[in-house]
Amino acid sequence: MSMAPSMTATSPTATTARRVSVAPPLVVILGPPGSGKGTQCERLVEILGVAHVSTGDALRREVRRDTPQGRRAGAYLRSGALVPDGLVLEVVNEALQRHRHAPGILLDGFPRTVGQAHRLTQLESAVRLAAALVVPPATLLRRLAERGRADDQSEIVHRRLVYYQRDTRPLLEWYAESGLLVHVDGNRAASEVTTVLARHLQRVGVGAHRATT
Ligand code: B4P
Repeated sequence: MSMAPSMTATSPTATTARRVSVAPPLVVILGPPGSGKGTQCERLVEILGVAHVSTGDALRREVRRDTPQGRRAGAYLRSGALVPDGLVLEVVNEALQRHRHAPGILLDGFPRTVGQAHRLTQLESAVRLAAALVVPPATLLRRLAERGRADDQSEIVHRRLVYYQRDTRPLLEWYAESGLLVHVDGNRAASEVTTVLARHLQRVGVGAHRATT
């Protein structure tokens, strides 16, 4: 991943403050499996003209194409475990390069660990907002059962939720400390969730100003 090795990762705010960047601002969409991260990002792309980088989608694409990255990621995806950071960072870096002229980039499913968040602070682009979708467990389980993707079987979902609690939830505190975190009720109609998210993005100056519904 192309990063400035001399930069010390402290907090997202500290990094943001000392950097004047022309790279697209980043918005991190957080939430447990099935909370609607991918659904909301697709809607926000339509409304605000921002780019969408989903590490889950990108990894699944590599698996389908049977690329070297896909062969390394496949077993992790099938078991519901997190893919090793190095591999995820390769995927993210390629995607960020592709979208370097976008008015903003939504990061869906990345970072998923505090370690990944530290790496993110070393990129040229800065995080302007971290939005956490809040959805009760029963709703998550129902949505994933209805979706029925290969990694949505109940035993694998259980494991993904455990990993979320252990590895990803601490990120909420990390972004809260930096003043970047907002919680958004994700247990509503998708269009209502989008309206709230779009307002938050516009408040921090991310995306083109189009209609919000
Ligand atoms: P992801 O692809 O990120 O999958 P997800 O968290 O399950 O989905 P999401 O929250 O986006 O839910 P969605 O909108 O689809 O991760 C899959 C795997 O990739 C991980 O387990 C891991 O192995 C790997 N991975 C990814 N990133 C990684 C990283 N950074 N580090 C390491 N490993 C990584 O919504 C789910 C369902 O709910 C859909 O059917 C949707 O239609 C429905 N829905 C959504 N919003 C709704 C609403 N408001 N009302 C009703 N239904 C709704």
